[in-house]
Amino acid sequence: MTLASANRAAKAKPQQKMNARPDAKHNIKGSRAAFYDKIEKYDLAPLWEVLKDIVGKEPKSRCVPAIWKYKDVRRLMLEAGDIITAEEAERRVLVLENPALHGESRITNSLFAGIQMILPGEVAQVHQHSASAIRFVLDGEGAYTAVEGEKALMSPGDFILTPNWAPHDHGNHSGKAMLWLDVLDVPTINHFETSFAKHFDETMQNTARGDGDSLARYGSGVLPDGAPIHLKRSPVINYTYARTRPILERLRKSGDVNRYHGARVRYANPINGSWALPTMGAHLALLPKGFKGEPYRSTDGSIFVCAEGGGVTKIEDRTIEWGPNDVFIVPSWKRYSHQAGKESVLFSISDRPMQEALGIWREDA
Ligand code: 1HN
Repeated sequence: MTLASANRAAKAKPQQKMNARPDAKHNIKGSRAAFYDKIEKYDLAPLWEVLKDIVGKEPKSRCVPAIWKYKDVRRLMLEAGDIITAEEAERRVLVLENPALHGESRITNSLFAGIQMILPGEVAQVHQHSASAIRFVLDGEGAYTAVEGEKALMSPGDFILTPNWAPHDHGNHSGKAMLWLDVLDVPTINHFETSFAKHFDETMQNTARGDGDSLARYGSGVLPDGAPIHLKRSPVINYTYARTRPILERLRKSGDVNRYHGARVRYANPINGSWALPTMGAHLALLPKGFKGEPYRSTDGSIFVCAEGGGVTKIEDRTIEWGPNDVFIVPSWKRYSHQAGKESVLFSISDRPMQEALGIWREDA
């Protein structure tokens, strides 16, 4: 209940149950309503009318579970390609809007998600902003995203970082449409009212460092001498599927399969083991053929992408059936379990690092 609706409710039934003394002077509800009216003019409000609503006993997400089927998204994205160029759009992205939050450009309360497409020959010009972004590559081969001077070639399953304020542009010298999932912390940056953005005169940034440079430097068990250990973000730009997928296979073979999440790795900052970004945390999980996950919930609403295979996820009383490149979301604190009839790979991302930094993240396992 909002304060305005509490006020309305208090005013709507002034005399009920207060019949011991019908005199308006002693009508407590009536005098409360009058009091609320009076203090509103001083920008004051009674906490006691809303306390239980704003301090919930447990999380009540505004979001609902939802799935975006890739077959529909791809078809509509290609249609978008007919009506607007990447240059005109700046970023040709279809926003994945949580069905309960239409018009708010968000998939969960804290995160933005969208599907972006770059057609052969197109460029999405260089810019930078306070929001951090990740790309999870869905379809196509060999288009690039350039981040902080590194030109990263994209292949399906790659997890690519654009840390906050890193200049970035995208382009496609391949012969095919390239599609990927964008996830940004935009709603959180706007919650704090801290959004800055900048455009550059040139269309593309200079890329002194080639494909795979940061992964080779930082992701191989050694570190360049003097690498700063207190960076808030990973120095790796592209965590390639080619490097990460075989690790899942190793975990599966050795029986390191979590009963909720499957054989799962966390995308980490190789310098200090923390999350790859301070605001968003991601995992890649292999669900072995016949996997029946046990129910799990946590306070971070999560975005999932099926990278391989297919299965179902039960989210309380809803069952979502997913296949390759489908995107689905599980809201905060909703109990869910995954099942996979065939070997499957799920990418997931949430705002867990922010919740952990604030000491408010919880799980129920
Ligand atoms: C953005 O800069 C990109 O750089 C994608 O590719 C999606 C959504 C909201 C705000 C900025 C990109 C975005 C975005």
